[in-house]
Amino acid sequence: MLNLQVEGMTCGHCERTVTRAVRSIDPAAEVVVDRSSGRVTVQSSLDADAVRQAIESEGYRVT
Ligand SMILES: [Cu+2]
Repeated sequence: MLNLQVEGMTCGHCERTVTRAVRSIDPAAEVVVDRSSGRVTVQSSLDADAVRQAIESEGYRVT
C-alpha cells in the first residue's frame, strides 16, 4: 500500500485523471483519492517511483 501526497487536484476531473494514470500502468490497482487533503492511497504491486511518475506525467506534483 502506497500513501502519496499529491498537489494540484482541484476537482472531480483531477481525481479521475490521477486514478486513470495509475490504472494505465496497473489496471488492477485500487486507487483512493481524497482531494481535500491531497492524499492518494494506492494498492498495487507497483513501486512508489512508477506510481509517482505516472501521476506527475499528468501534471500533478507528488510530494
Ligand atoms: Cu480538476
